[in-house]
Amino acid sequence: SVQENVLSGFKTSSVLSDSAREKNIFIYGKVADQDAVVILEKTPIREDSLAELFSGSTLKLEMKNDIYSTYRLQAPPHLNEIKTTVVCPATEKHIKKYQRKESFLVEETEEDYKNITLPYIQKQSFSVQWVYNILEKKAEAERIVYEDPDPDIGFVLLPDFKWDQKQVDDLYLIAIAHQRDIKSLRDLTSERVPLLQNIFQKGKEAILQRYNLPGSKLRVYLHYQPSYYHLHVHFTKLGYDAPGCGVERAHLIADVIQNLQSDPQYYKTRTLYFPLRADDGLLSKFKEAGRL
Ligand code: M7G
Repeated sequence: SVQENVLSGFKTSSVLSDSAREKNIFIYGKVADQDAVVILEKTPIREDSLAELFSGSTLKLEMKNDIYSTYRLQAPPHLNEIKTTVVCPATEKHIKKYQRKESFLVEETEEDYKNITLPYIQKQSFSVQWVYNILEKKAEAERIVYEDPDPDIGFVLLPDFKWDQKQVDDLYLIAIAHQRDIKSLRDLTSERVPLLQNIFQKGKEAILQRYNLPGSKLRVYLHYQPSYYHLHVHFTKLGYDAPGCGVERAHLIADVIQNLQSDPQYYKTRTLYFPLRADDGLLSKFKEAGRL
């Protein structure tokens, strides 16, 4: 649906990061008097739009030399859209999240989690209101791909907001557990194996049904540290390097299940490794504690 243009009053303060290769730009600025982050991203060219692109566009010649020529193609507006994400009002933490910064690998023991990480995330983490809105059908209800309503092992599967659903090449869905008391990997014990198996199994089935993509084409994983401390599982297409998905943060759900099966306390007791950005408050806490 067409919305009033919230961006017409947007005033750019700074560019947080941009990439010519990824064709995106992350901007910090103000809408009215509120801090906002705006993400602009050119969308992939779809094979099924080629016929229309070739017949319905105008071509402007830039140069011609022997067998070589380059053009600027002016596509019809609906084939030339920019995916736009707005976070408003944005917190300090959102602004940092999208800023390009150096990162450092942290080694978090069981004690570090209790003494450093847990107290920090209890005070400083992003609100999970958007997650509750999804679980309570107050937002994105029409986008739900699959739901298992069981309070213990149930979940909601829906497109991640990074995915515009126009092509399966960059498929990205998230499964959000109905259980509200699991913050992250660290809270998982063997008791949660049925929940994880259910998400893994039924999530794959739903994606096969809806997008005709089999489990052998999926990367299914959890992040540690996550940005949002409510248990959720990422489903992306194998071979698509989703932005923000470094190897250090990703834990394949199949491995997580096996690790819990062989040791019920695996994720409570293990030392876990993850990268933190130079300006992350949690990194300062690790430094203060002499753990870095
Ligand atoms: P994460 O591992 O906690 O953090 O994943 P990350 O963003 O650092 O990877 C949370 C996932 O939820 C990310 O893939 C986000 O793109 C996605 N996400 C975040 N928000 C605020 C929303 C939202 O409002 N709707 C949907 N559908 N997805 C979101």
